Amino acid sequence: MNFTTNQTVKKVAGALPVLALTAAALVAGTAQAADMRAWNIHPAGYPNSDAIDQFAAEVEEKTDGEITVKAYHGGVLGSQPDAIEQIRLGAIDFGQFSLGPMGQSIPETNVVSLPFIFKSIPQMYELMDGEVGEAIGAGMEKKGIVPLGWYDAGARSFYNSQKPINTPADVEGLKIRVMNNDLFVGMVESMGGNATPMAFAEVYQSLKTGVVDGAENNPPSYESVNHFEVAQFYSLTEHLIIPECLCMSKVSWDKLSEEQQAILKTAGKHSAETQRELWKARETSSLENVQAAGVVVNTIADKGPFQEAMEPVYEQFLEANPDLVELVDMMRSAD
Ligand code: BDP
Repeated sequence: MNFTTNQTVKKVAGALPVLALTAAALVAGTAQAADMRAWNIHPAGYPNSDAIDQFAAEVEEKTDGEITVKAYHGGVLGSQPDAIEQIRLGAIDFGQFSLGPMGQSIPETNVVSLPFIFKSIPQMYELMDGEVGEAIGAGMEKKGIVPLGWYDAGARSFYNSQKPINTPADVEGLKIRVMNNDLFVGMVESMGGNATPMAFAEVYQSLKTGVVDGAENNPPSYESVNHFEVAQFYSLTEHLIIPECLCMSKVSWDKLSEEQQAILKTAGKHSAETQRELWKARETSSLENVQAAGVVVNTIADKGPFQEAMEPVYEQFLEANPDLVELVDMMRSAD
């Protein structure tokens, strides 16, 4: 054995007790320093992005730098459906997700993707901050995702390049992009439209080239990724109120001490408070900006016909998910 090897052996031997201690600490959930990554689809400056940045800063400060969170805005860590799976596996630590695409793997989250399930944004807050949010959160935890805060995403409305939509019949024959979830396919088909599930990043080009005629989203997202440039009719159907979450991989969560977990929960709550405030202002300014850019916005006097047309979405969903009937009933009968 030469000198170098000898040194190496000594070093390795010296490191072993440290490694053993680290493993023991992990099992016990004792505090560990960690650099973590957060997935986000929105660009910097979007309310959700600012709220994540605030979360990252608070976590780093309150844990004395034991945990650092680097937020990757603009979807650079991949598409949302992929990121949801990555979080479940622990390959990414945090994500700021719409509950829409989560429905494919977490049935409980689908209750908020039923058209017109919430009667208003204040009602959505009330239910998400209470029993409904708890039931959805429990479903998410079972699938490896821990919610830390519920964000607002307003209401989604249809927009397209052809004409204003005033009645469900106006959707007939239109090719509409939807988020990745069978419920949204059924929703568009219930009005005779052709639904195409597609990643958010691909929608601009698809609208531009006519692969789809339209899509549906809230005003801030319609504005932030420039869909308003290529689909100039925005019709306020407000058919979906889908909250979003700031959430964490359970794999990463389980490695933290109780004290660190408490810090993250509090920072998540603060982050949601900030996001909700920023959201309100952004919704108004986005709608103003797109109108100033020439978008034709129309309101829908009576949304009843849309609600009736979309009723089959409920029937199919409840038939396939009998264990969620009670939760859906609770939501539909809430004031
Ligand atoms: C936005 C959501 C985002 C979705 C996007 C979409 O905030 O999470 O990816 O809609 O339509 O409103 O894909």
